[in-house]
Amino acid sequence: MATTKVEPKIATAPSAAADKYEGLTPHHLIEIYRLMFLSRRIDDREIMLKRQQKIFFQISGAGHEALLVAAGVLLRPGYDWFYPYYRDRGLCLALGNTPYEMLLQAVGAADDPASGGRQMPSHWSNPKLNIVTGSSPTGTQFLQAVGCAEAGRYFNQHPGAAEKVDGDYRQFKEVSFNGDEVVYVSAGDGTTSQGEFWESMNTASNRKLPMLFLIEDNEYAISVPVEVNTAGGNISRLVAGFPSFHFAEVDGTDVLKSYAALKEAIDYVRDGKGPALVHGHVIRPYSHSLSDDEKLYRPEPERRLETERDPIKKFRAFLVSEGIADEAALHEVELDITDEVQEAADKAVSAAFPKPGTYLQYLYSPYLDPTSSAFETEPIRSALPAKPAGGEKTMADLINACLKDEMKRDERIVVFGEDVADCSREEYLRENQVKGKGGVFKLTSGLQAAYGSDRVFNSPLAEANIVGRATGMATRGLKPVVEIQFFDYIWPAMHQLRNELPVIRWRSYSGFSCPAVVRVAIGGYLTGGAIYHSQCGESIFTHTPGMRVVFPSNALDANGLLRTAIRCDDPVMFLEHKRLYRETFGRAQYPGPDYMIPFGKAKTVRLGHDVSVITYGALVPRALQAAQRMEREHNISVELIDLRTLSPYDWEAVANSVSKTHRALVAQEDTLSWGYGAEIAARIADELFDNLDAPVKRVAAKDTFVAYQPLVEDEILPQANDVYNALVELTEY
Ligand SMILES: Cc1ncc(C[n+]2csc(CCOP(=O)(O)OP(=O)(O)O)c2C)c(N)n1
Ligand SMILES: [Mg+2]
Repeated sequence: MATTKVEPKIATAPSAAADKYEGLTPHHLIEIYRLMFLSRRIDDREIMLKRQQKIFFQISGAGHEALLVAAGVLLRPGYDWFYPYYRDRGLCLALGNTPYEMLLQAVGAADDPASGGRQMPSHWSNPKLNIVTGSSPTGTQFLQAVGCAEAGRYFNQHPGAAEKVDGDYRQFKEVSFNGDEVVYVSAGDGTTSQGEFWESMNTASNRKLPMLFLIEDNEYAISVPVEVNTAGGNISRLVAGFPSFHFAEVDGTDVLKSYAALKEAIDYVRDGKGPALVHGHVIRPYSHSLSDDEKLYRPEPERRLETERDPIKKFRAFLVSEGIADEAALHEVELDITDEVQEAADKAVSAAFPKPGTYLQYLYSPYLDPTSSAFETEPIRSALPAKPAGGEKTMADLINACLKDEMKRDERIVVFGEDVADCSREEYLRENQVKGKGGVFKLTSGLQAAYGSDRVFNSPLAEANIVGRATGMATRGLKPVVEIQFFDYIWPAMHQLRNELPVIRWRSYSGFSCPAVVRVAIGGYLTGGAIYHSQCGESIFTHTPGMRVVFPSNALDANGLLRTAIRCDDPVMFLEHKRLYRETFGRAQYPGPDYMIPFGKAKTVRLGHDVSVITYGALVPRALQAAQRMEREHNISVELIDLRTLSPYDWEAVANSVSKTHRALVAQEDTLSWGYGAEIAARIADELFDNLDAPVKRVAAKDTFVAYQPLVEDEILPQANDVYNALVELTEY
């Protein structure tokens, strides 16, 4: 239980009270009242500050206090892990967050410990207390909490993996874990409509994870009533079939009932029996937020009835009627809290704002720079086979080799995704009944056999599940290297990839980080790949701050860049072109277990002086063919730059080349308009205009989908011939 600032006067302290009140002493009960009242007072103060335009947003925990304070006093700050949502002020206060800290966030102060003035109020974050930074999208917390619970279990089973190791991301990631830890995650009734809620219940149940789900049912999601969100109007009935769960439904405005239900649930989870879900019925007396007026959709009688269930009013009356505290004692508690909140608010409103020019801080790791020479190593000669002729490996081989090497070196690496395991029914493998799959493209082949089923396993067929869990695991210090089977199916994970994984460090002011690697099979030229097995779309992720995006064109680069991705301290999207996996182009010998290429360093594939082609991925071999033909047929010397990493990218290499050749062609496989090449072309036009002898040209796919019929596919995707024609036009300008 958090320590009290004020010692309230307890009018009566019956000795048998503890048994009567679920084991809570009068002192405990008054402490709970104090926290509930404090929570409401902060909300009231914020509402005042918002009206005075000293803060810019307010969302309250009003009506949820009994349930949340009960959870907060039962759970262990800095020991258990917390993924709360915005109504959880009472929980966070009980865990040890101070009113001043909360009000610093409300004003957007530089010293706001949760986000450095970057997030709205009630977006809790406190690394010391294990309160993991939350966001505004409803429901993204669930799968991250699943990953967090899995990480805790993993470290308990592999304690050696938690050790600090210098020289990679592990140097900067404190890991802590406890055998009986609980991962708390909460949300409102409306949010249970999100698919990620169901995905998380599925995995929590299947893996019997030590998780407490708290659903705070105030019967509304802004103006939408619960029966519209939830079939039959009651989430408890819908989830009842999930195996291994402990379920409880409780009046969340009643302190003792909430406390009892939560205690039983937490004991169940802590005992390792599986996850629990507590469904608390609460009220929402202050509308959805200060931007909402519930009178527009809730009639007066409904609102009046709700007021009668106000948990603070009810608990106060209970304390008095039970003789636990008298009016005077409670009044004194309330006055003290009012003073405390006033004092905190006065201090917060005069706090300094973030300094101009600091907005880029913590977009990426401040500790480890993947563009630095620390990530530059030579291929090891001794690693080369004696007979070079037999040593040429495909991109698929060398990605697989890198994963094998890194998993050996770093026990924190776990690999999961759809079909990535050799065989989920591992007895088939053990008994040599099957050979094993290891990915639809076989990139993860043999990893499960080598490192075990707790390090390499199949996920459910759900992309948000993959990325959300990876985010939670990486937050705890694991290094998930997950696979999205086809770029075409990345979209269910979009929320996690856009709003979570790359944002966590920035929005928590580096309080948390999640340097996971997401490998994605991408691209077309498959002869029949059609719409849903040919997509590119890298610019969507290069357009996402906080994400590193890598797109190798050959085996050696794929090996060296994947190793950098795994060892670095930032989230990385690693794009692997399916057509290049087993291409003859770009095969290489195994470079040894420590070969790394820094991010942001392009490769000059071919030196030239008449025109520059800037490209990456599958356009590299196609542009190379075009360049060779230009040489043959026109005696034009083409310089070919393979960017290799798209974010960050090597502007210096582009600028140097274009300044030399004075002509630039940017080539990409993705559709032309609003694509990655548009950014490069715009920057060349902007910064190198004086060096140009011709307009910047682009080659790309037609602005449509990729068709199944191979002749139409060829017409849509950019071919070597298209690059050649563009080069002719450009050099004739
Ligand atoms: C993905 C997403 N969609 C919409 C919103 C806008 N929004 C914020 S809160 C909210 C309602 C949430 O209702 P509920 O889960 O019942 O929680 P409550 O606010 O009632 O406690 C909505 C629609 C959002 N933040 N995120
Ligand atoms: Mg609600």
